[in-house]
Amino acid sequence: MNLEENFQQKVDDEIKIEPKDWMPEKYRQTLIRQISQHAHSEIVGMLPEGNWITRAPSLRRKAILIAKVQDEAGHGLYLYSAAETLGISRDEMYDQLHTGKAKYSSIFNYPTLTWADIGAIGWLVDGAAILNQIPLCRTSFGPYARAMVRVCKEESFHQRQGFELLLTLSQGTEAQKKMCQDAINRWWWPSLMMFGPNDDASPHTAQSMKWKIKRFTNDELRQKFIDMIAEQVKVLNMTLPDDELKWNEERKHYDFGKINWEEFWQVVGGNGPCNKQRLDARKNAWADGEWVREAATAYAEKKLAKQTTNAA
Ligand code: BYC
Repeated sequence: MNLEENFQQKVDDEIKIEPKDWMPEKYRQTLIRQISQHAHSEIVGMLPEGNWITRAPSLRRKAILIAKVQDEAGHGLYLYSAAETLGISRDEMYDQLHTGKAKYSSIFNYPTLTWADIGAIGWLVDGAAILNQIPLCRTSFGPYARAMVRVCKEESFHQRQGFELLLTLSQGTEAQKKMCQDAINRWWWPSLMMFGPNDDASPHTAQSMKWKIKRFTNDELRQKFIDMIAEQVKVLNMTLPDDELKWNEERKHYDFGKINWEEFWQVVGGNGPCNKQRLDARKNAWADGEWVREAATAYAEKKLAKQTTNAA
């Protein structure tokens, strides 16, 4: 067996690939791409929700939202660490984000216009994220799989807080009910796009399935999500903005309407409603942190010089 066959055999046998194991260069590159884009999504994902921390309607809601946004920062850090084990530095990854070379999830290029959007993000966006991420706990690369276990535990709290927030609004005044429905209407279609292009238009799915980086295809996960949400929305007494959404007894799945892929590719290509704002926020945060990095490096260098002198 050559190195590549041996590698595939391990993957087939469900043996995790670890950083020091031999791996095909394309496997390494695919993982760097996916894990770093995932990390960037967590960090950029803090922005639309962070927007509402100062305006949360009660202390309880504010504490929950702060905790959630802080969790997303943590997720980003576990993921950057997992990607670093593949031989890329954190600075390189940041640079790829800031120069537009690396993507982050399309969903975070939409604005959060009302408080109900915080609920819709928790329920729909984190709901979609969980469905996509639970199978990643079994992904073939060890550090990514282990990072995802903790991420998923926290994401399930996120989804529940979003649903509970919307449930409260859905039982409130007419204005609150209207705000709840409006948020669902705006976030529904972009949430479906989070799963990525249809399988026949997805360049990476087939290979990633073979390497067991992905365990389900984009379309399989999207369908699971639709089946789940189409039931949960009934508890909220709200509707999803899709006239074609209907249970199909033969398929045992919900049928659904056409996704606007033109919009998806526009957003992915940098032309969504908030792309510029999101990237500017990240670039400014990086520039504003320069003095901290300089001070930390100067301190570390001084400490090292002292240790070297003492050792001599
Ligand atoms: N947005 O061949 P495909 C979260 C790109 S949740 C932007 O299917 P792949 C959070 C794709 O990168 C969100 N770009 O690719 C939740 C590729 O372009 P490149 C993050 C997208 O990788 C709540 C091209 O389209 N989750 O963080 O096999 C609060 C072709 O696609 C999108 C993850 O990242 C998109 N929606 O499958 C806070 C999960 N979809 O790279 C935070 C891990 C596709 O060739 N990632 N593209 O230039 C994955 O599971 C997979 O990477 C995807 C895409 C399913 C997203």
